[in-house]
Amino acid sequence: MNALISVSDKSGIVELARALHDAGVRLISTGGTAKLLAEQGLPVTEVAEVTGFPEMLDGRVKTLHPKIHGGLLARRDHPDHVAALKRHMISTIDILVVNLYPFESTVARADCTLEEAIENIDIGGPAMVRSGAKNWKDVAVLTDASQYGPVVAELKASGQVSQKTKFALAVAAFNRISNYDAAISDHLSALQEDGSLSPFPAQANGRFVKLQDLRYGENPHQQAAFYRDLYPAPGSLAVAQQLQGKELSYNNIADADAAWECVKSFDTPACVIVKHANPCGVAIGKDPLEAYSKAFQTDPTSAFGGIIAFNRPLDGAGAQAVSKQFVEVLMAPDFSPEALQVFAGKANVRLLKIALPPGGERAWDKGQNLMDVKRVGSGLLMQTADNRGLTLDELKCVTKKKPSADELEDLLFAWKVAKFVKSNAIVFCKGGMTMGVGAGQMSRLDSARIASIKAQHAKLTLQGTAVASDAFFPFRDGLDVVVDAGATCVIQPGGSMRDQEVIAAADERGVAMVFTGVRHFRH
Ligand code: 93A
Repeated sequence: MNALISVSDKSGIVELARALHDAGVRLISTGGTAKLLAEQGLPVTEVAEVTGFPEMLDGRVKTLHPKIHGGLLARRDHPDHVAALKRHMISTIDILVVNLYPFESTVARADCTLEEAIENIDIGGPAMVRSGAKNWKDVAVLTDASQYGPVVAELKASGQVSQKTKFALAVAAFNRISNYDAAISDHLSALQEDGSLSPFPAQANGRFVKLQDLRYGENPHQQAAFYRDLYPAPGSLAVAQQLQGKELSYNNIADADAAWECVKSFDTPACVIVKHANPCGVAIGKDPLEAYSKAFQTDPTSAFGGIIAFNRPLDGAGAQAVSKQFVEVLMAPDFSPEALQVFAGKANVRLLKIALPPGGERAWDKGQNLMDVKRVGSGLLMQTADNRGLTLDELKCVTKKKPSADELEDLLFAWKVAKFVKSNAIVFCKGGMTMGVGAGQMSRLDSARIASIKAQHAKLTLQGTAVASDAFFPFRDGLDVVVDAGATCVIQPGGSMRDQEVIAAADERGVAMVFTGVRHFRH
């Protein structure tokens, strides 16, 4: 019997080789392995001697030779195969012991270069493992040190390795090769040719890690789990710490993400209340209490059972105010001991603590955000997150009337909120709070009508409000609805074929209008 031993990880290999030798097996090895065995006083034939070729190209070609693969692949029960071996003077290889170049541990090192990764892709090893495992009836293929002991024991007891064992070894061998190839594919898929990370990996598998199984999905008959990115962005929902409360549900997580992303976008103390993925109240204030009180006023009916997020640590006074309403999830960068005390008696309320991203509240603006992923059919749509901010000097006033300083502030506030409202989005604001939010309608006109109906329900007046539209008004009718409702200034991207018609309407109605040149669809 012949055994070919070729291993990178040499632990346990001398003991195995000695046991094989003692059982009368002839040893064949590649350079490094042969050297070690010879040093230990074991008789070993080098692969180069078997092939008649030296190992070459820095070891890239060692065992890739018919004398090796013929010996592994020939069927011993097949007369033509046996004759071919004889004709070409090829000896059978009956036991193959291989472990591969350490690709996985090499690329796990933070400083691993693309060149190092490439050099650690084993070609000859997997080729031999596949050859031997394909011919499993005649070849015992050992790919893991844990297999050495049992195989040696079997060999000693019966003078051979059973079919059952050889099949199990072959399956393990193919599993190993499959995992090895997956590691190579995952690593390289995430890179570009200069070794830098690719923003859109060629493959998206292996990039998500399961955080928790969820009780159910969007509906009780759906199963669900929550995964996070392999490398989660600081300040994102995936790194939140749940301080108390019931287990988060699928819808809680989706809504909490919407609330957190929105509240994070404000520099001053802010509060966002989300229901069904849309903000139903957003406000800024001198402290969490004031921001919450204003946000709640926008739509007290919808705020019931909402998800509430703050971008400042929640203090006792803010917590007291929030505790008067039914709240599903409460999020903040921190909670004061008094705030924790307020909710200690409300065991069901889920408290999530998330640090704001380092580099200030606006770090999200600088591209730290995660990739957006949406499932479509059996595909994925991926895009960079919509983290486009807006500066004052990007605004273009297109009407005769210019917005006042206060109006400008309200316009920018409304614009920020509109970005987080499902399209079509119409958002009325005044004094740093939302006064009416129209979300997710198939027509912009209906979003505008709904926003003003909501304001009526909340007994708020839209007189003198600023209004934002996430995309342009295609006709003047939308503008007329918001002005009829009481808006005195408008912010919108512009860029419609009928911009002139809409600008003329704004002038006719005596309102100020600014264009952003940026659109914020959110579907
Ligand atoms: O560079 S390779 O892909 N080319 C080969 O022909 C080859 N044959 C075996 N790598 C090859 N090997 C690998 O060498 C084995 O899989 C094993 O990991 C390693 C053992 O080399 P040495 O015995 O010289 O330490």
